Amino acid sequence: MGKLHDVLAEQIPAMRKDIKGFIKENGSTVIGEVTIAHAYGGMRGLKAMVCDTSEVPPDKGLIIRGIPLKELTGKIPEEIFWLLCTGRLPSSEELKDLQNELKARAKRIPDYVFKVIDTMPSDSHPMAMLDTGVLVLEHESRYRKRYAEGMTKDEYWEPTLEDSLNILAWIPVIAAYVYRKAFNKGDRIPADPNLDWGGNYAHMLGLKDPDGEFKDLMRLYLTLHCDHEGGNVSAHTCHCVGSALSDAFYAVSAGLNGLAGPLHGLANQECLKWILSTMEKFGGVPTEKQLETYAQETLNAGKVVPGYGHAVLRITDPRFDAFHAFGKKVCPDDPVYQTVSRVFKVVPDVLRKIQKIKDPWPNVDAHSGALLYHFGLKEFSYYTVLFSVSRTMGMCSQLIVSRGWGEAIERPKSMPTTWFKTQAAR
Ligand code: NMX
Ligand code: MLT
Repeated sequence: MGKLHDVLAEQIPAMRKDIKGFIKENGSTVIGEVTIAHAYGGMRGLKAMVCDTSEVPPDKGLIIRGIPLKELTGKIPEEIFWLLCTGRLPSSEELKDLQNELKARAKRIPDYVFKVIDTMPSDSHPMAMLDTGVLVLEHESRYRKRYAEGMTKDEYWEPTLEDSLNILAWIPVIAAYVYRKAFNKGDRIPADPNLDWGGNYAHMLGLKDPDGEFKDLMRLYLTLHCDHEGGNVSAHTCHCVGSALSDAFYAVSAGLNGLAGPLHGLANQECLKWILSTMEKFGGVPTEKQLETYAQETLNAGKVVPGYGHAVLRITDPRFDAFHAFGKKVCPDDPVYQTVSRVFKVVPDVLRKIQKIKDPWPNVDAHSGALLYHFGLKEFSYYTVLFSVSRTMGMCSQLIVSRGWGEAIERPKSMPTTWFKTQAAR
């Protein structure tokens, strides 16, 4: 399992001791209060989960292991995965070792996964194909086999790392296969041994990329979507399933099913649809006035403006800013890029007028699609698959860490509405 295993093997026993001691000494410290709004409102803002891989302060956005995202946009995804797992960036030797590990594993992807995807209806959603691919590979889980053999609790993180490395090595291969199959792009393209993880995913998708800019976009894309603390739907689902000691294949596949929802990862497909529909309606890049009217019509129809708002953030998402800067460099004259930029000027003011909306600013999904579209990746229903490949890094690193310190099975207490009403009447 290479150098990443060795670093974690050194870190994890100390982390476990530290956290167990901390809980023992401070377990009864009160850290907040729970209201009826929390119980009925998706537990928004309730600080009741632990996630050490990243945090999302509402006024700053994503911080990975103490490093703000804007300082990491020049890194490649493998460096980010190492950072998520260990708390520091890898040396060049450690990075090479992780890359070799992933490349060697990618070659060993079992053939049956392609056959299973082949049997699905050709108009299945690409997310359903991807999730099925990850789930069916559960057959390879090392964790499940070691659990059956009776491994000790302190060992749980090791086969979780092993399963995670396989999932990370295999998921771009499955994702590229899904793209080529679902959209009739021809045969599977073999990996290029000289490319990194993100570059190889771009290569296996098979889009024209004469200047390598699409590969750069994919490296950025995979870095930006890697993790977003523990409470978002996909991370939380993965964490909850993993806490039952289901292996990483079960847990990641479950998390990806959550990412497939339109209020979560699927918003990127909805968002580009919305942008293109404005352009179609107004015959090109709409004016600010036209966009204002269109946004208002969307709201009047009882729909959300996709790509705007966030459950945690109260600023423009730094991931949006990073994509915007990339677009400014590579395609400032692209009409879709220009429309996204103009929407950014108009929509926050429209949303600000609606009192119930807590965050009128764009999130990551408001931008990603425009850049994919520029490079010829025009099949919107595929966009959440790209998000998924990246988010697998966050879900896997969170699983490794929580298995490392021995987190308990998740089991909050639910109560019927009659009980809440009794509390309110006291
Ligand atoms: N357009 C219209 N209405 C909105 C929007 C929006 N962009 N954002 C929030 N609202 C509504 C929201 O539906 C809710 O209405 P109601 O009480 O009638 O159910 C009300 O405003 C209060 O919502 P908030 O407390 O501001 O946001 P919440 O935490 O509930 O939801 C999102 C967060 C992200 C689900 C919400 O802002 C949204 O639906 N945005 C559009 C979809 C989107 O872009 N999702 C992507 C999220 C990021 N990701 O990468 O996963
Ligand atoms: C994410 O990246 O998971 C989204 O921004 C949603 C969230 O954090 O709630």
